[in-house]
Amino acid sequence: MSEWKKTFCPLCYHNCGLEVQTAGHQITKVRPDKNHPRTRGYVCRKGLKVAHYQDHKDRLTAPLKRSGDQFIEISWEQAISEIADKLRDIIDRHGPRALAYMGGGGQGCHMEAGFGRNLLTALGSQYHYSSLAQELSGSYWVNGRAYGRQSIHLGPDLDRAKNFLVIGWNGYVSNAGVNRARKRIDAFAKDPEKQLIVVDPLLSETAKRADKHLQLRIGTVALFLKSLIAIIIQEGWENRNFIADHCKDFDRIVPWFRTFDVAAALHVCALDYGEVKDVAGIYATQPTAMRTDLGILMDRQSTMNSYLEMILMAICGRICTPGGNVIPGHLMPLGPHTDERNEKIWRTMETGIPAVLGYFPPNVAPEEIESKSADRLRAMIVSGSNPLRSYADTLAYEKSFKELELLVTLEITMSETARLSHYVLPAKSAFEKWDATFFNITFPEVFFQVRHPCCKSLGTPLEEGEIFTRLGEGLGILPPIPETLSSAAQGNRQAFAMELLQFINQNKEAAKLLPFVLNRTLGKSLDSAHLAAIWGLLMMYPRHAPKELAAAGYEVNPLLGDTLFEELLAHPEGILIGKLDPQNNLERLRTGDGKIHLHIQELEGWVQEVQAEDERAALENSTFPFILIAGRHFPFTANTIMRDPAWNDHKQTCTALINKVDAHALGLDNAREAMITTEASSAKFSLEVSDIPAKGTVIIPHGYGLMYQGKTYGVNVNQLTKNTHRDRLLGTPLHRYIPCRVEKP
Ligand SMILES: Nc1nc2c(c(=O)[nH]1)N[C@H]1C(S)=C(S)[C@@H](COP(=O)(O)OP(=O)(O)OC[C@H]3O[C@@H](n4cnc5c(=O)[nH]c(N)nc54)[C@H](O)[C@@H]3O)O[C@H]1N2
Ligand SMILES: Nc1nc2c(c(=O)[nH]1)N[C@H]1C(S)=C(S)[C@@H](COP(=O)(O)OP(=O)(O)OC[C@H]3O[C@@H](n4cnc5c(=O)[nH]c(N)nc54)[C@H](O)[C@@H]3O)O[C@H]1N2
Ligand code: SF4
Ligand SMILES: [Mo]
Repeated sequence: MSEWKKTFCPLCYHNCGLEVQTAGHQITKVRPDKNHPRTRGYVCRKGLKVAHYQDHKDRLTAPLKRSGDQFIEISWEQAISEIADKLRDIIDRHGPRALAYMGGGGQGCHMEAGFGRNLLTALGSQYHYSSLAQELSGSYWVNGRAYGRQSIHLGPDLDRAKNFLVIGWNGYVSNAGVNRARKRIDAFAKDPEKQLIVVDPLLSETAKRADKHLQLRIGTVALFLKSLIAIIIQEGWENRNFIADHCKDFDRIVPWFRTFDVAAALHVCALDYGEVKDVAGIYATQPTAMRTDLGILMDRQSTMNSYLEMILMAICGRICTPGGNVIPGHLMPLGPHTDERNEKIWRTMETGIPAVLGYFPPNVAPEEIESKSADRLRAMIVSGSNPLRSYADTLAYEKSFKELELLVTLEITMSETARLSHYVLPAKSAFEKWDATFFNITFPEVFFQVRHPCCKSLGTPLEEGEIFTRLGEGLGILPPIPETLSSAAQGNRQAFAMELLQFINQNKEAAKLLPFVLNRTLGKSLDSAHLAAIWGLLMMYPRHAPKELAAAGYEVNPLLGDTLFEELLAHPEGILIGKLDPQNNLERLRTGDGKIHLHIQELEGWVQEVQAEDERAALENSTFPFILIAGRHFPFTANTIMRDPAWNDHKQTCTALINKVDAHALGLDNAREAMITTEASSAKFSLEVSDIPAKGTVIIPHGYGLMYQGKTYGVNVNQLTKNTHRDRLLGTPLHRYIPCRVEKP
């Protein structure tokens, strides 16, 4: 019998532990890993279907170069040298602002981004466009202002919470950001002592389980959050001790809420005053953990919603306190702190949007490419992402990508973006290479897992780290590696660590290219760029987290990183790498004064704009009377990662969902199809009557319109989304609120 190998799922950022059996390049059996230290046997249907990710007929096997409408196979040497020459030429002619890197690691393979980002910055550009900036920019930006670092992202402390308040999150299906989400939701729903409170305009799978479901009108989250805060302040329920000890500028924000007309606001939200007041009372007085997600991040007032969420938590003393929301630990943050008040931080040229956590929003990329500015975007390297299906307004993307002088895509399959590229470079899949992710969704424990290769590759794909290293060499930017360092890498790793330290201390430029140096030294003996970079990260970790390591039982010394590395090789299911002090979570705040900064100048005007009458008027739209929820996640969708329709047993799963009352009013009761029209375009969809959508809303899943073996399956929802329909401050798409029309075809 074939042996079970431990690994983890790359299909969403829950990254469940799996066990697989393999044969050659295929996965033949999958089961949840019951002994996985974090997920303990938790899995969803997608993970059990992961064999379809690993093996299908459109996997890439060799570097490809566009020739007219065709692709021809070329050697790695030719691909690297031609791409490097073209990149060099573009940068020489137009400067580094002409270059962008898009994507970066996706749901399951983050090592690629370390190398891709390093190549980008080494070439002098900061333009990293990422999927994180089409959901979380507003929230990360608020984190930066309120807590001192954009990477300080709070999570619900469910172990110690009495209640669970959910706003715009459907964890029962998405599993997003809460470890073992379904189990946690059920635990709150079933325990008579606890409450699950869900605020969602739709009857989501999570809302169906709630003790209380506040079914607000879609697009009114800001009014709702402002009402909650106003009730708490007007009733005097705020936590005065917490505010006095841990918050700054409470007095400056109070006037925004003191006289706010809550009754009028809740009328627009279509909510009952008494019910909302009950929820405000519960949140203010009982340890209640909160989880929000795309329902508020991609709603009409994205950044504003995140701001109000922070204020609500802070004034009730639910930040870094037991049973509230806490700051988890990590091996490394998901990105650097890029406060735009620092003049070294770039903005986009045409649209003027700053990097947040190092990331630029994909919504503005088409305008940046088509800009008339001399240093417009001209070259793009895409990896681990499929902009031509994933990002808003794929019609605008298609048009603008054709204007690029160079488009290179690193992929495992012939994606829609690969099809438009000048060069397509085959990467090893999640199961063929060493890799890891840096999502941190547990508290107080900090776990880390390295995915060991378990399948053979077909053809000549490489780890992305190796591809980026070769590009760096082709561009002539890698530092010369001294013979002493190369030979040290062949011997004892601890001695190599000393040698490396000496080398980078003497050579500051080389320090900036550390992943490449590691690959060309240790990477040779380990036979993996990614594994060498993981070793480098682990070696740095004890300096950042000595207390957490000690609390997890490790003896902290400068070479502890190497011991952790050995442990990770011996334990493919992952290990505990730290334990935070759950009683002193406030010490993780990073503002200069250690307080939570409540007043954010840039948002003052916007908060005051959120008033009942103006919002009611803004929700009216006679041209587009329906609201499209563009891209809700379903059990049968996995972003654009799963391509072969066999993974859903060839069932037709791409339908537009509408409720019974609307279907009847539109004369569509027995219709099989409907035409949906937005500001961007029109498309025909199979229609399905469902109890999930609210009256006046229609839901289309994300991740369809994918081509497999020359045939397109389902309809791409992003042809209906306009890239200019975005957050006014940071460019996040407003995919959960797209005015539309629903008609007979
Ligand atoms: N099955 C599956 N799971 C996934 C993914 C997948 O593709 N498939 N993708 C993963 C990824 S990348 C992400 S980012 C996460 C996202 O995870 P979620 O954010 O949980 O996913 P959504 O399906 O967008 O659910 C958001 C909820 O917000 C609600 N909502 C919509 N509009 C509003 C509004 O105006 N106000 C309020 N209060 N609520 C609103 C919706 O009804 C829905 O219940 O899911 C991850 N998990
Ligand atoms: N309208 C609408 N659009 C949305 C959303 C929505 O709610 N509505 N949700 C959005 C969200 S939350 C997200 S996170 C994004 C995700 O969008 P993307 O960033 O595009 O991510 P994925 O769809 O997960 O995967 C992209 C590609 O990575 C490739 N890939 C898989 N494994 C590897 C690998 O090991 N190496 C490399 N180099 N490539 C690999 C896959 O083949 C796939 O083509 O989409 C979003 N798009
Ligand atoms: S897709 Fe399912 S199995 Fe895979 S990580 Fe997410 S929740 Fe786990
Ligand atoms: Mo996402």
